[in-house]
Amino acid sequence: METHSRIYVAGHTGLVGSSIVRELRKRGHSNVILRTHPELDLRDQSATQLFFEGARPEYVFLAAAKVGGIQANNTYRGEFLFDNLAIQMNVIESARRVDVKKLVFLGSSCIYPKECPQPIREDYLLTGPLEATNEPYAIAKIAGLKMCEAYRSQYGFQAISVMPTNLYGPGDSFDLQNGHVLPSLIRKFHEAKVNGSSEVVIWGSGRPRREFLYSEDLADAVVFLMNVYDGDQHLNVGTGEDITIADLAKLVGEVVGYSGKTVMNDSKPDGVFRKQLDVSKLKALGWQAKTSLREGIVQTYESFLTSNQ
Ligand code: GFB
Repeated sequence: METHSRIYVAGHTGLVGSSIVRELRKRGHSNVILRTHPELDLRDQSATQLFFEGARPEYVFLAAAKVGGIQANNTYRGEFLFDNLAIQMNVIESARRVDVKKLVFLGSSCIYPKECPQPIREDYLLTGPLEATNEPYAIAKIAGLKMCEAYRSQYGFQAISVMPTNLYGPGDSFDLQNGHVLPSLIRKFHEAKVNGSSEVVIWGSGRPRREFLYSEDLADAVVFLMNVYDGDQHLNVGTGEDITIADLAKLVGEVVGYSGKTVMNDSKPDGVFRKQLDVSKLKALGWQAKTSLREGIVQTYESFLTSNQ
């Protein structure tokens, strides 16, 4: 990408898209094209095609998606499947039609089988059944990845796919019901501290392990890959390290400054037991995450405090 290239970031108001826009601006890109959801509904095929014909982007970051934590994925199963399939189908096809030079598709580590060897290598895709709580989202993301592969092979369209681990960072959704675990814990511990509650309730058994990548690190990786990578194979993006939910809760409690106790609510699902990514392919290309989990949580808590005022 040149600094004057026309670059469309789909989903720029979300956690991932907003980080990508900041990263592009930091690197001097001055021609970033953005549309909010009310301005352009990417589930609408003709509206999406019209937008691409008018804006003629040269590069596309496809970060628009319907996302949420374990409960949202499990509750809004139809929407997670439909919205994500429609967004991907419309954006990738419109991009191809107007000869976009390159597109990066953002997926998720939940595409991999529920029980696969750890750490998870890219070639474990489609080798076993998926985790039930987020199967519709995973199926949509697998379809997006396969669409990129098929368009590369049939049309020579330069589309690459990156599969990030669990993400968190400034501007995340701190919703207690529909959010991901890390931002939800930030809100729970903060509210318990402020209200003087004696305990915080954590969902599940606390034993599952998750790998967390700071969203600003992800944006750095994604822009890096747009510039250097053009392979058929999708790439994992993560830190290569994971932590139990119980230890994560301890860390978030420390950062927030909460001194009460935590209790587990076993009636809530655990989800997949472990999904640590093998990031050796990404490392071999020369990229590594920079932000420690503690530092990332400190920054995210600050953003929560600012947005909560
Ligand atoms: O981030 P999360 O909701 O989704 O994390 P997944 C769920 C894990 O954290 C489960 C535990 O083991 C939960 O039982 N947990 C504990 C909590 N307390 C809480 C809480 O207060 N809120 C939440 N949300 N969880 C997501 C997929 O799966 O992974 C997405 O649903 C996406 O589609 C993402 O793929 C990467 O890690 O299970």
